[in-house]
Amino acid sequence: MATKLSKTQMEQYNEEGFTLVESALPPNMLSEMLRLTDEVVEGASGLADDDDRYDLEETHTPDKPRVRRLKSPFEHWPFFNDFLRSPEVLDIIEPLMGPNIRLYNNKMNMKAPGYGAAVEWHQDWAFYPHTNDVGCAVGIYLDDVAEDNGPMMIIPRSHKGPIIDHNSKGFFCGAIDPIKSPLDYDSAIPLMGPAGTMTIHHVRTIHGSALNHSQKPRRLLLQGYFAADAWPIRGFRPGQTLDDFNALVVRGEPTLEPRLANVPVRMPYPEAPHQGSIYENQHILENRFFESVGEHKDITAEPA
Ligand SMILES: O=C(O)CCC(=O)C(=O)O
Repeated sequence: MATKLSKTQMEQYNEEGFTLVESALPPNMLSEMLRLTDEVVEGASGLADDDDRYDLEETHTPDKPRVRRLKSPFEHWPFFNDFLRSPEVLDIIEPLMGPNIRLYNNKMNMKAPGYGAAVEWHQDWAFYPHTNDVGCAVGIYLDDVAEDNGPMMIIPRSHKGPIIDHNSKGFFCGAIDPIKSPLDYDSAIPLMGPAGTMTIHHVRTIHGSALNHSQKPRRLLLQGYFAADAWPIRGFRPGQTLDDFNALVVRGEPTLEPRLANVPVRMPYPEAPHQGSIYENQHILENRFFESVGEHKDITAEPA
């Protein structure tokens, strides 16, 4: 039987903008995810450059593969497609998203021991505003996550606030400048738990994560969902048809009638000259909040 959110978890999501579900996956699903992920990461050996599946660390070499992110794993490996459509996920988020749910995106962020990169503070909504904000990101930790291996951190109640400027040097960079936008970063809550823990955060919640200071990995599968009546204000992705868009409805029915809500929107423009993954876009941020690999005395770009 798939897990359901308790009243307390629902209230936490609605009031604080996040919640956590421990042991959200049956053990066999988690072990298959781990097995497949290891196999997929092995598949990056021999690669000289990023492709449509792998976002590689700057220190990656073909014989020492270092994967920073799996891009849209559901499009390449059927297990991930089945997983994001499974009752183990959808029964949990249906009370938050409603009966009609569309997938927006899917990725796996790898924070490798010793060099796993930080993700600067941001709101997912700043990347992809929709006609209403009934949207969330579901995360699954593949590893035990504690203070020292880069837990995702969220600023509670920020989903009820404004959309913060995510531009730097005149371009959208997908990150909040902590000097120009002095928010209450000290109030951030680290989302921690054993492997198999599910995190859920609202699409407007401000979140980020520090370097992996430990010798343990921190892999996080993320899948973004919206109510099916939330339509992306930027329109379809390049080459995406209505059929492709509707095929992303993972529960319930698609609709041609977007629901327009009174929500704050800031368009993610102008695009950075080298638009890429969040890691690449955040590079042009003028003032970083989190340390980067080269700055931390205990962390080297070349782990043992
Ligand atoms: O990996 C993390 O800690 C956060 C990632 C994230 O927010 C993103 O990729 O949009």
